[in-house]
Amino acid sequence: MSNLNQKDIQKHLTTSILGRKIICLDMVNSTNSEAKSRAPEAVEGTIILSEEQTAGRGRHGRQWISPKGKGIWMSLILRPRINAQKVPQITQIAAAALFLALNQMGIKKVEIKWPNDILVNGRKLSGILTEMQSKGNAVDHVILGIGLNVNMNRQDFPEDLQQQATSLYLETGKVWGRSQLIAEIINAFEPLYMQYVKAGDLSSTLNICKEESAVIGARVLLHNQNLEQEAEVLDLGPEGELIVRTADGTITSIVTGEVSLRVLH
Ligand code: BT5
Repeated sequence: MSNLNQKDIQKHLTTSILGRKIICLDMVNSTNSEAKSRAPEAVEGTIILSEEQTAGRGRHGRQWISPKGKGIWMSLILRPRINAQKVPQITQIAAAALFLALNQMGIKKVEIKWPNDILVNGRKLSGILTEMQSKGNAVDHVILGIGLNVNMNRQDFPEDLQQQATSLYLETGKVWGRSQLIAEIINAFEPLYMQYVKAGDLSSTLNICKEESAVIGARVLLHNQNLEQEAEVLDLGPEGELIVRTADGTITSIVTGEVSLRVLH
C-alpha cells in the first residue's frame, strides 16, 4: 500500500476551502496534537494525515488504535466563528459527512451512533474526536480528528476490540485505496460545514444524523462518570442534543461531554 500524498488526494477533491493544504506524515503521536501545534500558522482547512499514530486518542483519554498504513488517521484545522458550546455540532457534521462519503463509496449498513461513532453492521468503523481552543467564549480554532479503519485485519485490533471494531476490508473483503476515500469525506463535509458556519443551518446534518441513527428508538445505558442509568432515546434536538426518556418517565436532553452510552438489546 503506497504512502499518502497531497497530489493523489487533491485529484479527487471538489472543495473550495478545505484540503488546499494537506500534510502527510509517516509517524506522529496523534494527528490532533500535531494539528494543534501547527494551528497558529495554518490556514483554515489544512489537513494533517499520518500513516501511523503512536498515541492516537479517543475521548476522555481513551486510546485509538492506529496501525501503520492501514487506516485514515487525520485532523482538519477549522476556524468557525461560533461559541465554544456549539463545538459538539461540528462532530455531528463530521458524522453526517462520513455517512455520505461511505455511502458514495458503496458501503451499506452504515449507522451513526451519537455522538461520534460510525458503525457498520453494528461494529465501530470510525470515530471522531473534536477538540478546540477558545478565547473566552469564542472559538479560535477547532481540530476535527477522524479515525477510519480501512485495511485492518481482525488481528490488527487488540483482543478486547475484535468483536466491537471493524474495517472496510473486514466488511467488504477487498483492499481499499485511501486517497479517494479521504477526498470523499472532505467533499461531503465542506457543504454541510459551510451551511452551518455561513447560515447557522444545521438542518441537513440533523436530517442525516436522525435518519441514520443507531440509537433513536433504542434503549441505552447512559454512563456519566460514576452514574449509570437506563433510558430510551427519543430523538435529536435542534442543536444536535440527544433527547431521552429516563426510567422514571422524565424527558431530558443530553449534550455531548461526559456522557457515554451503550445500546441495550
Ligand atoms: C473516538 O473516541 O472514537 C474518537 C477517535 C478519534 C481518532 C482520531 S484518529 C486521528 C485523530 N488523532 C487522534 O489522536 N485521534 C483522532 P471514543 O468514542 O472515546 O472511542 C474510543 C474507544 O474506541 C476505545 O476506548 C476503544 O474501545 C475503541 N477503539 C480504539 N481504537 C479503535 C479502532 N481503531 N477502531 C474501532 N474502535 C476503536
